[in-house]
Amino acid sequence: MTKLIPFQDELQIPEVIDFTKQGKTEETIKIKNGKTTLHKNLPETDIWGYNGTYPGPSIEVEQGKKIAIEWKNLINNSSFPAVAVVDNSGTQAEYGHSPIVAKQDFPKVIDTSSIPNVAVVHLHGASTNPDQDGWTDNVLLKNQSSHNVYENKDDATLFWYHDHAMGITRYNVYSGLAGLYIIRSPAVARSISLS
Ligand SMILES: [Cu+2]
Repeated sequence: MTKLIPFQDELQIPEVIDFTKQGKTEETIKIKNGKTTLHKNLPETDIWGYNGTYPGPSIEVEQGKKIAIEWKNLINNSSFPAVAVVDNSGTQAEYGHSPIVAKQDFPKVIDTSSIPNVAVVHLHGASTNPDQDGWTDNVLLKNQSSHNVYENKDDATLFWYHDHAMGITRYNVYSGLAGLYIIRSPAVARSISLS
């Protein structure tokens, strides 16, 4: 196996969807298959991504300004891009303790062909209304979409959005369904420029 040397590639900056622009209140984001290169010495990798990219677009909003995103599931699950494994119980690192070493015959690779191509988007940490929160069982089947309104009531901060589908969140996120969500506040920008 080739040893990969870190920091060989230029930092990839995701596309920015800028809702702080005047008059911009809506956007459609497609959840779909894509390809990316994770290291210059690795071949292209299949991913699932928001607008087909990993990380997904960075979403910038203004504090207190309501916006809406139409999330559309267009994933074709001919193959699942993540390798799914199961470990023996008791091998997870416990908080504040050293990790326990896995038994030799683990981890086992799981057959991913039966995992469905369902998705739902959760804006992690944000104060959203319950029906806009991307609960795990509010999944979108292929070609379904969800119109989510975000009121951006939180203080200026950095959130991330990610897939949240019931029972398969870890596989969907490993496949690439994650991106950043930045709440900007004019008050914070002013205080930074004064310091
Ligand atoms: Cu989360």
